[in-house]
Amino acid sequence: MKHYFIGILWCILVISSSHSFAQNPIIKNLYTADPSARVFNGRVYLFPSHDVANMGKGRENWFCMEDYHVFSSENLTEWTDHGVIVHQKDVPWTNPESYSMWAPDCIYRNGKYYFYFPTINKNNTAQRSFGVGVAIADAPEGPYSIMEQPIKGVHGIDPNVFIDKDNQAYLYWSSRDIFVAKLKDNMVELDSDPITIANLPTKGLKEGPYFFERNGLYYLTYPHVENNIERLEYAIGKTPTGPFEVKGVIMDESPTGCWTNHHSIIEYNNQWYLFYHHNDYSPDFDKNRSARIDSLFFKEDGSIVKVKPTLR
Ligand code: FUB
Repeated sequence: MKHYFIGILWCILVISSSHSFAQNPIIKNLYTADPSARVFNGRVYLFPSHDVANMGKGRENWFCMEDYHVFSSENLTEWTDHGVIVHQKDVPWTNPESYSMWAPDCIYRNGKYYFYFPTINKNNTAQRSFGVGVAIADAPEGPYSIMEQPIKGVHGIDPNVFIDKDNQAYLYWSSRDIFVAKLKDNMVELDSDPITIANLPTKGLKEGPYFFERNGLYYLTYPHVENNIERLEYAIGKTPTGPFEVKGVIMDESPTGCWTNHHSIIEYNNQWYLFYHHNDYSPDFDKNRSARIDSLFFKEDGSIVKVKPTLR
């Protein structure tokens, strides 16, 4: 009888541990920031940026990022690293030593995967001016072919793409404020003039936009810094370009002092998830970050239940 109860207890422990995210941070072999997650072909693909120790490369005490890896998983616990998909040395319009391969995104359209990434545009004379490039592949793992030029008319960081139900694609990005423009069917050219998203908080930097639709509501979510550390916030509208109304906070500022946060939100196997980052493996230097996941829940009226980060 005693063995029977111990057996049952063991089963409960195994089952409950396989459904938790006590494994945060999720990627152990590299620093991974700005996690952009997408569901492709029944798997979750993760397109993060990749912090490396700066060791004399790039700007001192700053983000140091030279390439992108893609990861995938079926259970959000075991992740396969598919290796480097884009490296700064292969981007013709950036300095091969810019170390500024910041937050990317990837989307599927018409049989192709479009990977969007920001980096410094060496041809733009404004100091540290970022452009957004595109690399295209037939599979999420690549190989990706990098476009010769960045997208014309986009000056900023943190690209994010949303395709609406009518198949119109939109590109969002940040340059202190958040901007949006339509994309042409070819996904590499703008099809409208960029507009600044109105009605967001005017004070403080807003970056890292992530856009999605749920039950007819359009969610614009973004990290916002007012007091030195970023907080994930969101606004809701009825169209991809607004108008939006600020609704609240998805995740509070980190109490342990990682000043950036950057996220994405997906639905996978009937559960919503928030991907974000924290400096778990680098408590003394918050430019070496690691991707994390937590479950995300909505209330009846579509508002988001604030997420409390899962501790390790
Ligand atoms: O990772 C570099 C920059 O830090 C990103 O582009 C921002 O969103 C912030 O996370």
